[in-house]
Amino acid sequence: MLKLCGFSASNYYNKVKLALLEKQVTFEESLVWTHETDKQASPLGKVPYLVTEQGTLCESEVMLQYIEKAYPEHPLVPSDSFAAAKVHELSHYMDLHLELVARDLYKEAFFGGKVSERTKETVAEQLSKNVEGFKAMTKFGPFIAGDQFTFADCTALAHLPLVSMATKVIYGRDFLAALPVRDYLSMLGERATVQQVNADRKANTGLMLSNMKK
Ligand SMILES: N[C@@H](CCC(=O)N[C@@H](CS)C(=O)NCC(=O)O)C(=O)O
Repeated sequence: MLKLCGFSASNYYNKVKLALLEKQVTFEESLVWTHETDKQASPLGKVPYLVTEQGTLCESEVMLQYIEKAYPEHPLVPSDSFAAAKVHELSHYMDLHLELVARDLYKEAFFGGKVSERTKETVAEQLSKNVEGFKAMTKFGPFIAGDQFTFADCTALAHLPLVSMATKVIYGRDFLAALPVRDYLSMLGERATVQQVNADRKANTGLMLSNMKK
């Protein structure tokens, strides 16, 4: 059975967990904090990583591709190769050009730390440009890549709320405000799978924050 290692407060963990739930793949979750990771499975000590019968995988985007191939039932990408690549393009773009950029703000936005003014300026500049690109790529029709729920929705559910929250806290303005993200996230919130991910995320975030205070 697949084992997803990491913790439910992690957006990258939730991206993969939601895909597994949507695909109705049987899997178990193993609670692993970043200081407890298996370095052979995840050389940089990041979560999530996935333990399969053949070995381990790190990098959430790779896990999504593996899961889709290994468990073709309940597809989360279109059968057409180009359309499938467009879904991965959008998912990868959110990882690299939205989440990874906004991540530099999390220390101050969520964890009581401080981020330099220089970093704030650089992130604001980069993120504004990247959000413009994102607007041109998204469909919200009603799902992020079109009329079907895809992997890109798993990524969007995991990352977009963080980008909105972090920019609101740091700049007093949600950088995604011009997009219909709120309505989209409440539409996704009607899915039982999303409700499960969100409930687990809230519970685990509480645990993570109390561990950090110790
Ligand atoms: N590119 C990685 C990113 C994973 C990632 O950054 N995970 C965070 C938790 S949300 C982490 O493990 N951070 C700890 C660290 O970077 O040391 C992926 O897609 O899986």
